[in-house]
Amino acid sequence: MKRIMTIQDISCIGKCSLTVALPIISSFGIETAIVPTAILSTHTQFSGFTFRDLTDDMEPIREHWKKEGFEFSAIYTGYLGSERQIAIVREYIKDFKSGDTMVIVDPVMADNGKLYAGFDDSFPKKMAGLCKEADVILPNLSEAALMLGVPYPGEDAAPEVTKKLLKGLAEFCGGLVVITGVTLADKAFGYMGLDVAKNEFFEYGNPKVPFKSHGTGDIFASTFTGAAARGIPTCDALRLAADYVTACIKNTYEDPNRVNYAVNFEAELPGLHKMISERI
Ligand code: PXL
Repeated sequence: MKRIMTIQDISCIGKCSLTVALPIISSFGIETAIVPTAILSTHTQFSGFTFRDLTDDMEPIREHWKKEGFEFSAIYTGYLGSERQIAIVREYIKDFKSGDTMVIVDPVMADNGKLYAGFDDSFPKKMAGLCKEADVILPNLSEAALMLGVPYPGEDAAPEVTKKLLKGLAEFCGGLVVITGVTLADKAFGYMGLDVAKNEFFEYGNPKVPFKSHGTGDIFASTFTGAAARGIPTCDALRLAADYVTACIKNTYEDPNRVNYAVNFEAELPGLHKMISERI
């Protein structure tokens, strides 16, 4: 069985980061090794959340894994709580990236043009530095703009504007640069990307569901990681991730009993299993 590593927080309530990465990546039949960066009572969209910093555990975990000789098909990073954690993650990549390990960085730090609570203005530059280690980066429009130090173009940014951001991000990552949560032609909603080596743009979307919630970027990145690590070609892995996120958002939009802090990703896991079995 393949093994991947994911480094991000545990939000005890919030359906984001590790609590979605584990079930989703496991669905691909892949062992998911976790490095928890912090434990929060909820994600940071609630007020009054608790935050237990686990930075001091990250180094010993790395040392132990190194001694045991564990190997990983992919290293996927999400929400990181501090600049020091970013530096430690770079050490993980140095120790565990081999020739065929895919490094996926989702530079989780912002939405709607604003940094999440707890990050200061120097954080995006550090995250951009981590993107230099990645084969694939998956920012949203807010994160892309912040890392480039340009104004947030808004969720309805024109394709030319998004392409300019992608070109800018190619300075950080020479692999696949993908901006998620992008409005496409004909009111479709999805992602736009740039294959930096081939200098080719690509895009994919689904009809927009008029509903926005939290954690969808984490669901996208987890699904992509699981699919790519199972050997599904990256283009198809990205499409699968977009289709699953759309199904999760649609399910939630149609659910009169939905919660307001996340999407019903659990209800769509059988659909994800079906999509996976059609491809593997
Ligand atoms: O879904 C991204 C995310 C991950 N982790 C924490 C968050 C958020 C978004 O708000 O607060 C702790």
